[in-house]
Amino acid sequence: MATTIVRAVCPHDCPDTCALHVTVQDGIATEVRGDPDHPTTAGVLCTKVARYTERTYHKDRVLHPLKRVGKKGEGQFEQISWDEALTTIAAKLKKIADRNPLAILPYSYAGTMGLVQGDSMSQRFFHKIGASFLDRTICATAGGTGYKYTLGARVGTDVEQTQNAHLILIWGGNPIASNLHFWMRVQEAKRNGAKIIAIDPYRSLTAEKCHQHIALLPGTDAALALGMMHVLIKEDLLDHGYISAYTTGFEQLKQRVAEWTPERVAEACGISMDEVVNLARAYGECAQRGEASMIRMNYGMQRVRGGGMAVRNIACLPALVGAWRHAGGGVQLSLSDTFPKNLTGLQRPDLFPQSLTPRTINMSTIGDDLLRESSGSFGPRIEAVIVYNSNPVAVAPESNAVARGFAREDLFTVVLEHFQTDTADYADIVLPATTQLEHVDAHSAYGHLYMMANNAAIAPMGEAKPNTEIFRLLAHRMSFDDPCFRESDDELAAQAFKQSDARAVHFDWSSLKKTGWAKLRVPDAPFAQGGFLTPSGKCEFYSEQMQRDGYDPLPTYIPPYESVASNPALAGKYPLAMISPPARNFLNSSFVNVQSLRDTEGEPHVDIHPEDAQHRQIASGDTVRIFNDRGSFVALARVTDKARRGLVVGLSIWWKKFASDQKNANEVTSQRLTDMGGGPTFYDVLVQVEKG
Ligand SMILES: Nc1nc2c(c(=O)[nH]1)N[C@H]1C(S)=C(S)[C@@H](COP(=O)(O)OP(=O)(O)OC[C@H]3O[C@@H](n4cnc5c(=O)[nH]c(N)nc54)[C@H](O)[C@@H]3O)O[C@H]1N2
Ligand SMILES: Nc1nc2c(c(=O)[nH]1)N[C@H]1C(S)=C(S)[C@@H](COP(=O)(O)OP(=O)(O)OC[C@H]3O[C@@H](n4cnc5c(=O)[nH]c(N)nc54)[C@H](O)[C@@H]3O)O[C@H]1N2
Ligand code: SF4
Ligand SMILES: [Mo]
Repeated sequence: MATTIVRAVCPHDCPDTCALHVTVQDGIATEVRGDPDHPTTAGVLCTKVARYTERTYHKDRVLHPLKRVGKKGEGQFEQISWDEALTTIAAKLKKIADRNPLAILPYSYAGTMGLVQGDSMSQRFFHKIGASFLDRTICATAGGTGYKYTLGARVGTDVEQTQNAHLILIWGGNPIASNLHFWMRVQEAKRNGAKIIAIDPYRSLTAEKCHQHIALLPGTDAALALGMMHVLIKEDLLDHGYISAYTTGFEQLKQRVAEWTPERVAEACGISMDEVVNLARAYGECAQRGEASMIRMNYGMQRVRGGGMAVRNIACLPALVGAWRHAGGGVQLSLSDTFPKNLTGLQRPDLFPQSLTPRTINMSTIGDDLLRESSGSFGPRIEAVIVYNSNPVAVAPESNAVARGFAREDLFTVVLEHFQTDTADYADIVLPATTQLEHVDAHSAYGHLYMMANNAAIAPMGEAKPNTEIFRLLAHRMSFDDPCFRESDDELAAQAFKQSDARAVHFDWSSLKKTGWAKLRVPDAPFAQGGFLTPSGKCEFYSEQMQRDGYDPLPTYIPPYESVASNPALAGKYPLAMISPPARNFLNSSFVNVQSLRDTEGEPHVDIHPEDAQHRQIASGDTVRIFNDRGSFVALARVTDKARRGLVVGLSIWWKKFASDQKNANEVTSQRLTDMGGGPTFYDVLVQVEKG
């Protein structure tokens, strides 16, 4: 029996981007393990990807092109040939493009994070057509924008330094579920004596294991950060040397935060004054002792109206106390801008026709936008959507609108998928895509600093093809003759990083394929001597750019659209805040159809506080209806004080078709956008819950 170990990479939207070893016996992948030598993976995988072969060889894989024979949404399809599929798609797209190419929309996100299978050939294809641009906002743009205003780029504390921190704030993240390899380092820090504090409205798996848990109301993090700054300044727990050398606007900040007394902050956040003051003291005193403190912000806190500002405020904290001076000190939200990615080379925006004025559609408002008629301000009605690496009918907000949009009889929809997802049910044509074990890719990461190579471990299953190959074939059918449409996946991967950049001078695709990974050349403490990537080169407490863009140039608090304090009239009808963060055994909506993982999660459920449950005569195990003006879904109640009073938590993202009512938490979420970055407000939702 021929057994080989193939070096691969976990493709999922997870900060950890693990290095994998795939065991292949006679052409079959039998096991996927974590690379023991890769410093952050350290031989460990999460429950989901440890079962990657179960997903790849799943009996429900889409292995042939399909065309719809039933109504949109019903999921009735029959097999067709690749030739018929490509001919139909090319003819339809040509016809639309002849009238107005902007009526064509690609819809993709992070089903794979690969630089090749994510967006390379596909982007070239849509640029060449002159299709609408998609603003890929659904996850992280609010926080990313707030972070960049303050620090200049998504650069931060190296996860490999975590164990050197003496205080770690886990802020709006649940790393046991969503950032496991950071959590492993937190355990090491804990063994070295570090104190770990979780800031999260919900007692998540992670919050439960921290020394302290501050359960603030959703969407109030910006106020907590203002309160911390107030105390740090008032009690002079500051690094004056760092502030004067490497920051701007300290005097204005001082004036601003004077208003944010612990009393006012405690009231806004729904926590005690002591919690505010003691958190600030723990943070400031750690720095005064000359020890590293690390803030691991994650994306939980930015899925609300003021999400951009919340991240901006928190990003100000390390500079005030000089935490950046230490390796393991500072803040990490995402490290993605540390990578010198060659997106222009991969995606070729220059192919876009010069005669056209581009139009951009925000992926977080896909429901409304699919339903919109042509108009001067909107442009042409969307006539065709090509979905790949995403499952919008399950994951996009205000699902009822999204499903109505995809149900339009006059919309031509193509879905490239592994499985017959909720979205694929609405397709006119479904095309079978390969999984990570079947194709080549190059990866960056957003939670570590390694360039990574994924080799194909097995041949494509059935008639599946890589995304790149599908767009290559479509380009050929559309008579796009630019040589860039003939580049192979290896040729694309070889362009993934800019070797002209000092961080990646050692990048060489053929070597990377053999070694699997190579670390970027960057210092251990990114801003020990300043060097922020803002216009001033400093950490900007005061941001002129924000003022120019119409924002408050100083940290402030923007309350949620929907909360008891900010919208009492709405709260009269819908008094409970709802959040729907990731379930541990799913990855967004991926893996929901893997039986063993779904069995571990059980049925869709919501956690509700005992007092809120009692008022409604709800007991654990009851079926409840969660609803607001946008819609409703049913779930099983779990009565638990893990959810603070006034909060319900529905771990997500379920496929609608696995729920008894064919709905999920996105029935009640809204399409309103964040203060910055055009992000979705998944956790800015008021609902009522009733037995039922
Ligand atoms: N197992 C698993 N891992 C995943 C994913 C998955 O679906 N499953 N998804 C991946 C993706 S795409 C992403 S973006 C990340 C997301 O993972 P994280 O960045 O960790 O963010 P969320 O899961 O959105 O929320 C994490 C925590 O934030 C809390 N939270 C909600 N609202 C607020 C708030 O207003 N303030 C504060 N302080 N906390 C709040 C939630 O209760 C939750 O415990 O994880 C990635 N990893
Ligand atoms: N209520 C609620 N909604 C949320 C969130 C939440 O916390 N609560 N989180 C939001 C966040 S943070 C995110 S990032 C989004 C995630 O939304 P998406 O990026 O849409 O993520 P998935 O739901 O995992 O869907 C990815 C799809 O891509 C497919 N896929 C994977 N690899 C490939 C490939 O190589 N080729 C092709 N063609 N397809 C592939 C998978 O089979 C899967 O169906 O959801 C958002 N929606
Ligand atoms: S999902 Fe995250 S933790 Fe799991 S294998 Fe992939 S990168 Fe690693
Ligand atoms: Mo995400």
